[in-house]
Amino acid sequence: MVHNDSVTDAAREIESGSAADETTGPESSDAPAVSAVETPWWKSAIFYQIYPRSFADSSGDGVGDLPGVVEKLGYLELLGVDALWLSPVMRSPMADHGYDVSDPRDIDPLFGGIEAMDTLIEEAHARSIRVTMDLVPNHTSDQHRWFVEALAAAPGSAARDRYIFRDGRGADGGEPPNNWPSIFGGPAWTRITEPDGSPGQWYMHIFAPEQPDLNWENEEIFADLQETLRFWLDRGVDGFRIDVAHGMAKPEGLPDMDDDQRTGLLINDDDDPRFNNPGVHAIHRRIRSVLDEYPDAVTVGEIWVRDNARFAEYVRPDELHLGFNFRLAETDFDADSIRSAIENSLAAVESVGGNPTWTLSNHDIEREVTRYGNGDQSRGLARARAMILVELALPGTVFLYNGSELGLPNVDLPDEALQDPVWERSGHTERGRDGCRVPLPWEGTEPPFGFSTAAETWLPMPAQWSELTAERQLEDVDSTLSLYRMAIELRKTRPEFRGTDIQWYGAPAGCLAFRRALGRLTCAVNTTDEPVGLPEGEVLLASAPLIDGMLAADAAAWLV
Ligand code: TEU
Repeated sequence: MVHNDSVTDAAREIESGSAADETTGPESSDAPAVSAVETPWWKSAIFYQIYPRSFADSSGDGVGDLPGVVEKLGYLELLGVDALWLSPVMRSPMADHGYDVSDPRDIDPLFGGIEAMDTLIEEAHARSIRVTMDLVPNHTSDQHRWFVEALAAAPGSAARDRYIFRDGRGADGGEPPNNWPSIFGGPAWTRITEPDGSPGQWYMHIFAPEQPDLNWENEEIFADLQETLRFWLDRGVDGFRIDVAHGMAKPEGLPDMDDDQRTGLLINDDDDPRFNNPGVHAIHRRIRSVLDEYPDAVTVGEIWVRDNARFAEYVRPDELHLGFNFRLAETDFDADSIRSAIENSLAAVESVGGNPTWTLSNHDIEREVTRYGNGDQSRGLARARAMILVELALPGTVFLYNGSELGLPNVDLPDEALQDPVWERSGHTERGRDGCRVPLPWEGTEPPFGFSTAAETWLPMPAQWSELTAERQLEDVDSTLSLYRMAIELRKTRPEFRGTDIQWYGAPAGCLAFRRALGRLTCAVNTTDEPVGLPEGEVLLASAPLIDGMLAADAAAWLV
């Protein structure tokens, strides 16, 4: 399907590079007949990910908490986000900062306990902000009651069967049951000492040893997850981000990994036997059947699967509502790469009628300012500002990571400050993800910038962040925070953002332009080093001042 009518007129400059070409998605899906009432809220929502340790600390212990989030709801309302995704706040010994859950139906006292969660849900809802939580179904904490029971029980017992215990290989069982590495470094197996003191079985942990993998073939596991889902949904939670949603199911017989399937730490490819096994889809269907009892609730899965056909399986109508597509977050600031990431992300859900999702960063990924900067922070910031206009111009669900609206860069932390388990597990070869998890600067001129009343915060905050506080940026119309606020407001209120299809404009090398087919918003991006001419139209918003009416290098603009 090609609708390039009037595109030539509208895009004199940007059009000059190559012919305008195809559109994506079926034309009929843009029919304005679908009323807002029938469209689920999450289809075009802007989610804001809060990393609770790093957002706002109200208790003064140097670690963020839920009452801190409540205090900042006014800020989030001003920013204009529709929903929050809270990284895990359930009870946890914090070996992986909450991704090791010891009680999924309670809130950790560090974050303020369950009353704080109830207050947050109530206060957020009063401001029309929805609240979603992170669920961690692939593994538990090693302090979970079940794992403590499993260690005390005998091999082959019902308690051991909730996890993945196996005898070791080799004459004395001293070798791990297979050759899988942990995502965080070292083997994916740890040997236990049996209750009688003898060297015992091994248990699987795809992540840290403090995160034993659950055996999803055991019926008790889903029964318990179902209870957890209802527990939070009944308390008013609006949905869940599902951690490692491409995990859970394990392959029959736990075969060894081929050498060519070995990747670096913190990544996996599609054929990695640790992930993306077909049995996972039955689990998602069961989760969905519970969610369907709560018609407004949503699930979004963390799916590190690159093949579009295999990705699509996760967002079939009876599985997850949404799946994170990480292509945009993995793409350099380069016009062709950005276009192909967008096309691929749209194609990934098209075959099953799924909704596209967009994300530039999260708590596992280097911040975009640093990623795009290649050592030049101000250039990285210019590009990050351009990319937020790209992201917010696209049809679908957007996920923002806390601090991106302040243009925060990654922080080079000193060795002694590092806390990500990856640092220890990799034998100090991988610095891990702490650099994108540094607490947010709110106000004032020196650390901790109103984040906390404690002098020491859980990760140290750089003194240079005095330039980047929310307080400073709120007053400055040219700040990144102001750009975010304006862009979000326009996306939510202007009719030009209607519709689900996009059309590409031809554009000169190094440039990119697309239009929302129905609403006709145009987004133009310049990834070259020189200013370029803009398509005709009124500029609604630009990530950098125009230069003699032209789009600056490393910039994007919206036109109507
Ligand atoms: O991440 C799952 C995961 O596979 C990550 O290792 C991912 O591949 C990598 O970070 C990409 O750079 C989730 C959480 O997002 C992460 O924070 C947790 O540590 C992990 O699960 C274990 O629960």
